[in-house]
Amino acid sequence: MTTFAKTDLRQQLSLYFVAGTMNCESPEAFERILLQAIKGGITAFQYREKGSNCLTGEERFQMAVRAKKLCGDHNVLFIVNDDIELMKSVDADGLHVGQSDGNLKVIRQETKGKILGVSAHTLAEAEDAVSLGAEYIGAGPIYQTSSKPDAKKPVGAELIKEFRSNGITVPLVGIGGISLEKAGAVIEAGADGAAVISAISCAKDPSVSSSEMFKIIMQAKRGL
Ligand code: TZP
Ligand code: MG
Repeated sequence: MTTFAKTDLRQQLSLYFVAGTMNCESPEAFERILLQAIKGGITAFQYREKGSNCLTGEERFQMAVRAKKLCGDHNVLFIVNDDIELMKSVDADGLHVGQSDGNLKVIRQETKGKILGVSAHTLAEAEDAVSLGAEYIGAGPIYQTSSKPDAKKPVGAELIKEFRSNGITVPLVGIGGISLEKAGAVIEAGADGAAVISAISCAKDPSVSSSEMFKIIMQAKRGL
């Protein structure tokens, strides 16, 4: 496994692409887009294969193996969404879970030695996640999203400010409706990075979109 120093996590989460094959026209398009995103400069990738038309079983495993290889070859952090067994079987760098994905204490036990990220929609959720060992928080949805049918109400970049002013110091990414235009505001609010699906998966040129977003994020980080 690629080992990522924990001190690098803030940097490594700067531009976090989240996707599964169902976010793209086909499994082939997914692999092509992931490679373009990597070439454009994403720093982390979350394999989030879920919902209707998603791959299952052996196909899902094989896709995860290939996605991990693409990421590993380019020093991109490789995180698996929800599925501990898949994380273990492909030896991913970590796992990302939401609030309803099981008992966080148990999940933390089962992800020892791996990076654990948790989604939080409120300060209380973020505090609980950190106290149970989450190494980074995905805060959101920040803006309106059409990529997650069951997404909660958008909370705005204010949520990130609220987390930061209330002692949430762990690495943090904003997620939900983050476009090129909005990425800077998310960093200025106190996030270490932006997590996006459609800004890259639906882009005319995912490579250009990734490299532009990376530049905006790094600029905003330098300005802080
Ligand atoms: N969790 C909160 S919002 C969201 C997830 C997975 C979807 C983000 O997708 P997009 O297209 O960047 O709004
Ligand atoms: Mg989940």
